[in-house]
Amino acid sequence: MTQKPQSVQADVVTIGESMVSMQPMAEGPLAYAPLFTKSIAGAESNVAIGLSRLGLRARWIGRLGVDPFGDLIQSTLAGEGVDTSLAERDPQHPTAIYFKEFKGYGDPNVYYYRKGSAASRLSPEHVKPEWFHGARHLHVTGITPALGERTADAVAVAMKMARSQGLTVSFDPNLRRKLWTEEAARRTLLALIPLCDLFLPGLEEAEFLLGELPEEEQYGQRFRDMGPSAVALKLGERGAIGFEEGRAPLRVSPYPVARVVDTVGAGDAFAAGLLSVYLNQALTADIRFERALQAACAMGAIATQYRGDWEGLPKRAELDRLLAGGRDVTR
Ligand code: KDG
Repeated sequence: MTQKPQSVQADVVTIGESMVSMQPMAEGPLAYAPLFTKSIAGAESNVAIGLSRLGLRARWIGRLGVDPFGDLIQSTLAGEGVDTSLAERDPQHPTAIYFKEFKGYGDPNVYYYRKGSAASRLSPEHVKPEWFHGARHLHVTGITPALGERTADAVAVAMKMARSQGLTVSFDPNLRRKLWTEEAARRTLLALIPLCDLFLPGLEEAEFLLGELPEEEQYGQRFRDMGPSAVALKLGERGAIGFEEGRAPLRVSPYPVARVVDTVGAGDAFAAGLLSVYLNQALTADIRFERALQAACAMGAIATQYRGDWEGLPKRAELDRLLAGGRDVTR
């Protein structure tokens, strides 16, 4: 009998679907794109890679097919230092694929081929206590609940189980309108907010969930009233606002962006930057959230300036240098 390797200790566990991503090498209509680069993608594994590059121990849990694309995902994540030893392989259902289309302006279009994928079959029975053993924090997103009939229940069970084992939980709603109806998305995402400690919506997602409120600051209070002790509201090119118990809302300026190339993955980079500082117990509570938001904004800004969902994410030393206002020595 082959024994599964013991999973390593983890600062952060993420659970979600990772796919193979196909990016056309040139801008223009996808239908006529002759050449593609192949990589991997997935909001939660993007966060895991970001954290690993920033020096944290990340564990990714997901379901992949028993196929070459599943192998590619698992080996790419392992190559990035992410623990994948608890990922499951499903012989009956395939690994998903997604295609990007760069139009030359605005956000790229994405086309998913993920219905019936191994990850879409995730169900509450798959969630195991050992996923959280030796870990401090769980990060989940609103993409997984949209994937299959039982995936929302599985995410809720995972959030509760993680908390019962003493982990804190962050939740990024990551609204993907192509995956479900607005009504199902709103109902399901709202129901998951009370199960997290740190909620990470973008402004558009906040408006989608609560309706338009007169002041941006009001979103933070409303979400905090649902349960999370902290909320980070992403404002894109205007930075972010942090809301924490007992403190005034904290506005953080954006990190400068020279040229936006590809916005996909920016929210995941933000989450990785935020968690990398927020989970640092050596920092005192009075500076921790502000520093975390600054790192988050810098990571999000960096992510918009290269093609690919995670490939250009910086390592710890590079991020520290950028945050200190230093330049890279490139030659
Ligand atoms: O946040 C980036 C993700 O959206 C991307 O990597 C692919 O997970 C993905 C999705 O479902 O869109």
